[in-house]
Amino acid sequence: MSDFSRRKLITTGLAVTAGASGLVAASRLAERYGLIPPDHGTLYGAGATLTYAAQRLLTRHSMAREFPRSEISNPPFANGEPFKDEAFTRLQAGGFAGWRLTVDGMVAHPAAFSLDQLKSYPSRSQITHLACEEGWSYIAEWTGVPLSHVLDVAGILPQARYVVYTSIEPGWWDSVDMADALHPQTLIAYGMNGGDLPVGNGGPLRLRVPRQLGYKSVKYITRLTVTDSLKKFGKGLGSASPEAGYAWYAGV
Ligand SMILES: Nc1nc2c(c(=O)[nH]1)N[C@H]1C(S)=C(S)[C@@H](COP(=O)(O)O)O[C@H]1N2
Ligand SMILES: [Mo]
Repeated sequence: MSDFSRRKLITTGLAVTAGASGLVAASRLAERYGLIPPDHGTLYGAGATLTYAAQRLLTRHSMAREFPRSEISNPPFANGEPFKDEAFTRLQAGGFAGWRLTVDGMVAHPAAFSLDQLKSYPSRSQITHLACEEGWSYIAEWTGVPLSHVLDVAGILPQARYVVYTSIEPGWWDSVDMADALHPQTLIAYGMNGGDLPVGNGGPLRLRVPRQLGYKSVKYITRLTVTDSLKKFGKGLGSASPEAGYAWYAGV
């Protein structure tokens, strides 16, 4: 059977079972095909599973909308006061020369990348929309190295299923599955609107995940961990967001 007709069959199956014999049967089908989000046990339950499963089957390769330059918001929105502590202030005073992005977990070559190293890799710029779950949004041009490139350099092992990313800001960490991690628009962003990424918007380094809500674009990232399971991270729900009542998968 072709990949497409197989997908169609699974999706139809999900929809039919959801209607006919309830969400539990749909969830069982989803589990068989690896379509269960890590926070399926929370209050979203089977509903979140269906959303995630349908998205993964139908929009795995779709692109976030890109805008013309004339649509860039001016000034770009900065969400409250930028994070600052002693360590961050010291790094900032040194022009972030000491900033490192550690890559570990299920990779052949664990590494710690400086900003200069990341900037030496092929870059991508894209004008996309960042939408906060609270209702505001803005459009900006983001520049960075595709996460997929850095994962290639590190050499992900075949068992890899998720990439966990962690901020220097306490409490901020999240994860994406490999479909989003390897997606061409998922960037390790160091630039915005032609300049360095402002600290207010997560500079010097942030993950930019334009196919999901703003909270998945974690600012000030210092670590990527490749893993086959999210059970051992935090409360095992895939990120800090579901612990606070937000869905792990926040596709837009
Ligand atoms: N480290 C860190 N990352 C974060 C946040 C934060 O407070 N700290 N806020 C998130 C939320 S809820 C949104 S909507 C976006 C806001 O991005 P902006 O500051 O560029 O507007 O960043 C996300 N990433
Ligand atoms: Mo947000």
